[in-house]
Amino acid sequence: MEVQKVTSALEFEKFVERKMPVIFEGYAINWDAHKKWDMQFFKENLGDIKVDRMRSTSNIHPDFNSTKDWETYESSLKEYLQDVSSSNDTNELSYYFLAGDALKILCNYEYNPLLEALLRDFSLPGFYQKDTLKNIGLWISGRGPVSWLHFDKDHSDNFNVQVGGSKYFCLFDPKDAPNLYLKGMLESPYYNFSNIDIRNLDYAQMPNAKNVIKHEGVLNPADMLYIPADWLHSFKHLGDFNVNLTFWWMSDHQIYNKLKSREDYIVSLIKHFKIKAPDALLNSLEGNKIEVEDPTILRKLISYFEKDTDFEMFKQFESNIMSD
Ligand SMILES: O=C(O)CCC(=O)C(=O)O
Repeated sequence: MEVQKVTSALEFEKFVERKMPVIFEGYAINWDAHKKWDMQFFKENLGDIKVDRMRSTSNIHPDFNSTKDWETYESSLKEYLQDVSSSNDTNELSYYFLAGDALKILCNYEYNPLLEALLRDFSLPGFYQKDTLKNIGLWISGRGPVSWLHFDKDHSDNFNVQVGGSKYFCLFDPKDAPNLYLKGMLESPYYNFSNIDIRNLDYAQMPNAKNVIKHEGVLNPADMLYIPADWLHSFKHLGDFNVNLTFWWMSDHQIYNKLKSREDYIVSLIKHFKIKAPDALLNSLEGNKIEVEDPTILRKLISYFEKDTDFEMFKQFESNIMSD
């Protein structure tokens, strides 16, 4: 199903309110960034900064098919850009990748002084309160990389601006997550990733994936995509040189959503481990209501999720509820 396109802030906002993905065509057309951020610009202005880039055995990042670990290592941005241009010369696939999570203009509400000069060249998409903007990621890539299907762990709303080049994307509603073979919190620190290799979806192995709707489209230069919190996403980088700015917001209305995804997780956990839970608890969780007959159990479960999530904590969570 094609993601709809709009050309005005008013129309765009209606989708954001309903938490439905949408493309704002030509949103960044007047940005200086759109006009001047090419390969030469980055070489000249930021060539010496150090970046954590990835190399993988194929064009997908991270490459969960590979038996070897994908490799992240530091180099200068100039060296990375050099590799990007030479891999374009030789074949269509770029095995190098620099994720926007690894090159942040704003990182956890703090601006990166090394990248602050870039702020002159674009404006913040003003759809939420400024102080709820948590991260701004800068993605710079050649033709070919694909990001592995995942959702963003911090449940942020994502405004994805294609400054230059283009990207194909596909998105899935979090309601479809049970049919998308997520790795699972107890199995993997990469629990926000799916087991599906989107480049070659094997329905024989993953039959449930037939039941989901794929929302897809192409982001052209200056377009902005809205990815609502918790939607799964994967991109394929299409241009010879692609630059993208991703704005991750923790807007107020996220709070409900966060709670909701914790509830969904608790339900799946209870089912997965066949934990004896009162029907009332399950019913009310599935009905998205917070009040339950036995609130102590729910409170105990939810308290684990109030803390910042990390894998060790989930292991501990697992052993605690299993021994109860
Ligand atoms: O551009 C990509 O390949 C991935 C983008 C992404 O995961 C994000 O914006 O959260």
